[in-house]
Amino acid sequence: MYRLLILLFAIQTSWAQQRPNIIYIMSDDHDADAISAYSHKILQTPHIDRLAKEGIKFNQNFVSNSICGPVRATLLTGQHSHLNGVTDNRIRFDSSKTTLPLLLQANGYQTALVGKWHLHSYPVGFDYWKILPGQGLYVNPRFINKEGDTLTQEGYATDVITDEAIKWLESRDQSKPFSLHIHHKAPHRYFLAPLKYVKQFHTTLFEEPSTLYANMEEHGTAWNLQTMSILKDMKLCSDLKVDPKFLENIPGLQPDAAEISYYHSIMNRIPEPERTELKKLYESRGRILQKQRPTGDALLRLKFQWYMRDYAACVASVDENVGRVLDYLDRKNLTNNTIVVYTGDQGMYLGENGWFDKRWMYDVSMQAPLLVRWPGIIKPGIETNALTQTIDYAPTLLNVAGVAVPKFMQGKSLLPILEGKKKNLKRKFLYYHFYEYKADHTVLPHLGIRGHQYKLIYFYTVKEWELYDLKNDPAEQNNLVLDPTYRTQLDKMKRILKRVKRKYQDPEPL
Ligand code: SGN
Ligand code: CA
Repeated sequence: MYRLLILLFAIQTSWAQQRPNIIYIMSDDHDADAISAYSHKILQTPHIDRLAKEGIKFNQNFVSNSICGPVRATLLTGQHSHLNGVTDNRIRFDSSKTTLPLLLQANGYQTALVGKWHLHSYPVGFDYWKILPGQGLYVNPRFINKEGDTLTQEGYATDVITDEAIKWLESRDQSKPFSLHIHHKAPHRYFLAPLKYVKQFHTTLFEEPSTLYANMEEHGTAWNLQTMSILKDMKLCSDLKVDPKFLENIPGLQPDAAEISYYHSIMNRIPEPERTELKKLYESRGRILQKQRPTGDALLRLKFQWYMRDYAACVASVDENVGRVLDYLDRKNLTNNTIVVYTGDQGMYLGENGWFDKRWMYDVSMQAPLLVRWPGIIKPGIETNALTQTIDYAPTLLNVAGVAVPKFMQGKSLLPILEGKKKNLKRKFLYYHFYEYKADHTVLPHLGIRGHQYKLIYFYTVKEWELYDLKNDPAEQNNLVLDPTYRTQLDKMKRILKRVKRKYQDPEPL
């Protein structure tokens, strides 16, 4: 009997050792353009790039509803929003659903989650969790833990989340494989970075996107209704840290009471002496506004640069902390048996069309970075152009862990691509549906399909169609819907949309 037990234990242990550990790192609003493995436009991210160098880079990875809560619910369920129920940020996730972590846990994985959750209900399927309430705070963030306690932890959110994740790794049950989710708050607005990174980017001049000064009137109803313009909607005080005292006498730029109080509450959380130093750096912004009194394009030019500086500074800290996790794996000899995934919850407008935020089905916000490293399985430095989507994450990770993928999941396992056995998936079109209206940034609901070359979008509340040729117009500026040369293509895309919508069981009438 005793021998049998030992044998069973040995089998279990070697099985545990064979199944890889999983580290899933997801930051908030981290656009692929702000990862140097994808683009050198904005900043260098050597640690995140290490995953691309040692693993695979997905060039055509997309979300299905470009906003936080819905993407997180899709990650958990492998389903589009209409089936998992979280169609927008205001909806509570039904935690009784069968999810990726629950299935991993039931199959012998030790599961943990640290950081942003944003699904209103408490997490289920994690042996350990520590989440930020709502959007969370950058400085001295509050956490809710599994015991239901709310705790404030000193430090900067990205550092603290990483500290907590590493602490959990240290204390975990080493006889089981683990699956750890690290969900950063950064680089979400209101952007706030550690002093050293604010200093680093303080005078950087970023390249302006060619569409920064785009004219909305040349486009459809949705473009004209949105409130995500850097010029008109990005806040000088809360977003860009201009001290309200500099704006008191500038007509048109005076902040309202809410803005002033936001600014002070953000700044007052920063401990001294950093607060004073940071305020000193940001003083130059207020002085420029006082002196130049810019309006229109001149103001937009300044706001764009300040936005990019603060955003890049937040990302630099995410990169540093990804490095800390990778170093930890190296030090503990865990690198070889751990699959590491890095992604963002969606893309982010970094000045394209003059915008910030996300939501749209246009590639800027529909695309999400996806880098995966798994030594020995994924060949180092490879790339794929397969059309992949958030619905694929759960099936892939279950497959990687040797757990059967339930039928209700709508995505496909990407394991054959990771292993280099396949270059592409059979899928030719991705489905997309954005719902959240009327809410922040007033983007009209829309749905559509994206193929390798063409994209069809339908803004159904105003009955407006858009068709883009992504090969010839990657910035999606020329709506071809009225172009007679594209008539046949448009009809074809409408037929495919119906088919894809039916396949994914979206009940929205067309
Ligand atoms: C907040 C932001 C919005 C952002 C949403 C959703 N406003 O409301 O700019 O679109 O979150 O972001 S803020 O004034 O509070 O910063 S998401 O990434 O969580 O979906
Ligand atoms: Ca987000």
